[in-house]
Amino acid sequence: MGQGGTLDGLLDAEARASGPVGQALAEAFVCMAGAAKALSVLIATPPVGGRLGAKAGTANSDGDQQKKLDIVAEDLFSDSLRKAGIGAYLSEEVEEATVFHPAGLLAVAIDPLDGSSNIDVNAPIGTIFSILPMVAEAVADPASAFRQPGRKQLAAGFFIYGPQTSLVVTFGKGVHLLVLSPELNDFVLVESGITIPPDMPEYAINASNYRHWHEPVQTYIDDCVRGEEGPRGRNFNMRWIGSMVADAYRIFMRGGIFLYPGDKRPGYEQGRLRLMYEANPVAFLAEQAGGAATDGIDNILDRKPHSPHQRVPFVMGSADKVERVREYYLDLNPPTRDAPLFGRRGLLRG
Ligand code: AHM
Ligand code: MG
Repeated sequence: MGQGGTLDGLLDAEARASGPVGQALAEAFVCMAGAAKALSVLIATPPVGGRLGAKAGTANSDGDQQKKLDIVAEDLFSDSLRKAGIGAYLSEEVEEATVFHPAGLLAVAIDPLDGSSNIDVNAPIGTIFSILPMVAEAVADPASAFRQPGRKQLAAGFFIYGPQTSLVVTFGKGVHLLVLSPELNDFVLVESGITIPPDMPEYAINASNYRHWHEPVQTYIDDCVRGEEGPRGRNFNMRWIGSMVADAYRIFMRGGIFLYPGDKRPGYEQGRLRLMYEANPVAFLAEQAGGAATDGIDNILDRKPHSPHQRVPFVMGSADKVERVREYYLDLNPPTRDAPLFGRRGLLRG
């Protein structure tokens, strides 16, 4: 279907025609789009009795303080997916995976409100989701539905609630961008076949963690910071929004690289991002957009998950930049930064 059509037209073309699983996918999207519309209205509405980012006084699966909006988002998306008839459900906001409908054909892992520390500051936040096929064992062991590698995803994407409410989505045949039209109250297809521009010298990382990083990451960022005078021979720009949806969206639109590596802080050995409902869906989108996503070395989508809320180091963006980070990780003896021609790095990676 062409530009200017609606989500429903995209679902006809990408999902409904491919039998019962495709029809279940379409139903899940119709219901999630309803939840996203309701959430975007709530986000845009002046809150009664305090700021939008008010704390709920509870903690989520990872021990993070929940905001009221986290809980509202959780309720909206879990209700919508239950209505859609999905088989199994896993959310950042709940401890355990659950079976909604034993005969359902899909398993959905979701971060209902990514970037919740940005609610207070009116910066973009989002909802990230990963859709897998249901597995028979899940009826007895719900978590088993989510122990499939990301490569098995049938569809994945994120809604972003920013100046526009948008949906970036893949069904495994390229990446589509839809924007919510307030006039039509519907998501309108703006672009299909999105590709990550390969040549953008821009990186995203929380640089306040510099002292905690391992040497390959420190050296990679040092080389970017040195700009024209360093081994890369060009100046780099830096952006860090603190909502992965927003940093990822920028990379899909104009290129660059995003890193949340594992570091030396206790509890951050595997970084901060969760595999099933943050890294896997964004990795699937990145690959479908001609980019790449790794844990620094290995492809995220090949990783066999073991527990619902496991974290994973995450490097995502244009394929050549992600490959370059891999080379830094594999280079066990990085040359000193002041070596002539910057050592091997200057010759091979300049
Ligand atoms: P959240 O799902 O609790 O919001 O946490 C995930 C977010 C990502 O969106 C973002 O990239 C990262 O946490 C920011 O972490 P930090 O505050 O360490 O920079
Ligand atoms: Mg999140």
